[in-house]
Amino acid sequence: MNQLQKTDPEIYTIIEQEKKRQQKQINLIASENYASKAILEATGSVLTNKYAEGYPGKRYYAGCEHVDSAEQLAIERCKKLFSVHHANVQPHSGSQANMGVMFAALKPGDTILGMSLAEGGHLTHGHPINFSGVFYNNVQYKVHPETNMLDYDEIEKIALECKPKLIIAGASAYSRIIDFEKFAYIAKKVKALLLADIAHIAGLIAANMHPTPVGHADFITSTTHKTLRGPRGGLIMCRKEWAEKIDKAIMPGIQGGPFMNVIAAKAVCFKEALQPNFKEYQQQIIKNAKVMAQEFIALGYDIVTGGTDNHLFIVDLRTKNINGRLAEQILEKVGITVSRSCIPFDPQKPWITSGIRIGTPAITTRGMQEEQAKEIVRLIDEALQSHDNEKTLHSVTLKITKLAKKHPIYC
Ligand code: DSN
Repeated sequence: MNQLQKTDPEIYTIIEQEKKRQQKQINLIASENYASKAILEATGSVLTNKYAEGYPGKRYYAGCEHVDSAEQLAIERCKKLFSVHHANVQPHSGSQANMGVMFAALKPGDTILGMSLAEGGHLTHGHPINFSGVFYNNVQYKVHPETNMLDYDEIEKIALECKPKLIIAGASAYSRIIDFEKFAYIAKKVKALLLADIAHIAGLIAANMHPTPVGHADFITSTTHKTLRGPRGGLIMCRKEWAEKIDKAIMPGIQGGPFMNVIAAKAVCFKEALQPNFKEYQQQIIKNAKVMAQEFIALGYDIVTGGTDNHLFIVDLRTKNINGRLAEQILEKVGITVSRSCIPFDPQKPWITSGIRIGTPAITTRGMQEEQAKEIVRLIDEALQSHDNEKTLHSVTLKITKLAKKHPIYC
């Protein structure tokens, strides 16, 4: 019996149940992944005991020599991975990374221009009920109504009209290449600062599988737990001239003590991402996503933008007379987790939605390739088409369980 089991059998059981769920289900949630055992060990280490407000060599607490080394390693590896001048690895999350940039660069009431959540953006890019939309004057860009792709001419037009202080490039449900160079051109033209939020595509960028915003954006924010496959957390990278302001914005601006256990785990994550096989992993993520999108199209589904260049895509379910929420529920029943997703200009409410977002980072971590990716699409189709037929759903569940068993998470 381990200590947790003795101290708190309820939580122990919940964790064991969650382990089983993760092993048993096929995870297609585009923002999730499985961190390595090494990352889990660092996250669960004694570094959680340490207060270390401040930065390496300049702490407000004694006893920081070892956590200083951990944070310094995380910073150096992050800088090497993305070829940036400055990295702050303390943000607890992607939202706090974005808040840190805004706190450093803006005054309340300044105008920000970001992609609307409903069209694939993010809550922290200026949504009216998020801090970014409450403290700042938010203007939103969408996608082209016919192609559903970013429309840089339209973004430029909006920017010229609203004269934002900050433009945010980045998305959580957009399957195409983001042209950071074009964003930088627009930002320069209207004298705005540019923030590239690469939370979803950080792993692809680190492996040179998506153009980098480095050299184009003033600030780059990310999470570390999506395609980057690290611990749950955030980070900010920036140009030299912003380094001090960014560090001050995170601490004492919006955060106190950093999570040193998570920072050590971020260092492990960056080390893993610097290995040659990380590029192969990212390449396979994209191959799996492309083949899945093609298979959906072959089965008569509409894919927003007609395909994908990255790790995810959105299935528009309207031609199949099923909404996103129902599809999410049916798929969960057969052992597949997806997130329901708005399609651009969605006629349904965000709670219901007309689509599902499919992502391949997690199945690729399990070693699944094109063959398994295609099989999963066929099983999704079977489940959605016959969702009233318990026998079919049962047979799909068995096939999913078998597939998951063949590709264990931690072997
Ligand atoms: N919740 C994340 C996602 O699923 O994309 C974004 O923060």
